[in-house]
Amino acid sequence: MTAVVGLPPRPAEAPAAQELRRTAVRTLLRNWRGRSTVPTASLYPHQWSWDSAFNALGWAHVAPRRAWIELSGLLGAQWADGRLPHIVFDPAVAEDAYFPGAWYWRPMPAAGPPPGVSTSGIVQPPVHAAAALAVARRNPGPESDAALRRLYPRLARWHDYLWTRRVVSQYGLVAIVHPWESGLDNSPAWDAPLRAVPAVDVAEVAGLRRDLRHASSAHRPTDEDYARYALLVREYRDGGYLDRLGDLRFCVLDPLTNAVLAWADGALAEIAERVGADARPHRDRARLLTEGIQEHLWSPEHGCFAARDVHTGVLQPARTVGGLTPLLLPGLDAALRDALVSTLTGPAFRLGGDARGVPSYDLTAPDLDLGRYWRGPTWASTNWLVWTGLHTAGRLDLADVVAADMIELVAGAGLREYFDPITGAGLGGADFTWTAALLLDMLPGHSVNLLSEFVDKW
Ligand code: 2M8
Repeated sequence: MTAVVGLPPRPAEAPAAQELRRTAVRTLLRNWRGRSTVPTASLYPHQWSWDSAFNALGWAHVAPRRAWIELSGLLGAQWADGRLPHIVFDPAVAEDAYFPGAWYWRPMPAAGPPPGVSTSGIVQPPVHAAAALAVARRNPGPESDAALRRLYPRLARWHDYLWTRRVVSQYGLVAIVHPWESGLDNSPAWDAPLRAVPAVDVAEVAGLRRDLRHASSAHRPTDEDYARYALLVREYRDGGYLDRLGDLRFCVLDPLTNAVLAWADGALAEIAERVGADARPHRDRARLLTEGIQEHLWSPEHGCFAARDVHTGVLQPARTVGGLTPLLLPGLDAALRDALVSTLTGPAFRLGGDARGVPSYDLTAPDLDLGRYWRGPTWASTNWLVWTGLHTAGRLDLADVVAADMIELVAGAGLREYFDPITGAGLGGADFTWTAALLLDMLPGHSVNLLSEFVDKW
């Protein structure tokens, strides 16, 4: 073997960063359930779709095999129609531990999940192909090659589902049919489209809620909105989960979902090349979506992208972090990219100013609520997407600010589900998996494998 000479020794990591890394690894280990990682034990005791993609990015740093198990398990719950469900229920967890539990989503159609697998019937942002590619890039070798070969057909069918069942041809963009599909569930971007959904059975649904046992009602959605969420589930379910978009009460073009799909189509093209499949259709789709997003979701007045209600045609007047995520797109028009960066560093999001991380909602909005779920707080998931987008946009200076802010928030408040961007207070669930996983990805410097310290827990 040839000795490698001349490389300087790696600088020792600061003890504070080492400690954060250890805490993050401990949280991943604690929340691992054998085939997937729960977002947080009490509030979300099952497997969530886009969480799993983010969790895999964390596992990629410490135990890549678990990253592949996590993604394979999720894709193993894929429906016959290609959709990737937003929750895969753990049969070992009590039916009433989470609302809406598996029972609420039944009956499942024939084109539903594989036999014996219990899932929800809606989807979440398609981060998965991009996550799979990132795991493989971080861990090159035969195990990753084999995993990509195994997962590619399922990832391609997942994208096909969105491109066929959810596409609104007039815009060439894909629609979400429930606020939960956006991942930014309670965002002010959904207020107007959600107002068209009647709040029925409010007391009954309030009685079924389990989230308020684990998080403060001041930090969670209202009972009225929960009643609307539940009605949307029942109607979609009772219609056999057929995507008759014109008949569904909630049908919205979300900038985050479309930007993530375009970005993930780019990743799928690279995966296709690696496994010897045709990359062209994925590249074409990424380009078409980028064009559609620019043409139909740009709001010059807000300096960012915005959601469009398919039923009314109205572009929603809310400036949210979702509207910044098209920074992920390599083909984004330079003028729009510059405008997004100005919005990000301007009064609405104040990156590099007095806000920590990128808040989920416009800090100048009259209905800003710094403590409430997706209506103001800073989240690791969306910060990671903006951080990645800033790398694509060549703004490493600002990407570093996002990472430093997330590290500071976690150092001050722990691995919480979300954070008050001004006070830094930790909110929602504790020991949150994607916060831990994405922190591991954003911590600068080296990817130190700390598992030897935790070997007894394996
Ligand atoms: C939150 O959503 C679930 C419903 O899917 C809930 O509130 O019960 C959201 O933050 C979502 O983005 C996330 O995937 C999920 C689990 O972390 O929690």
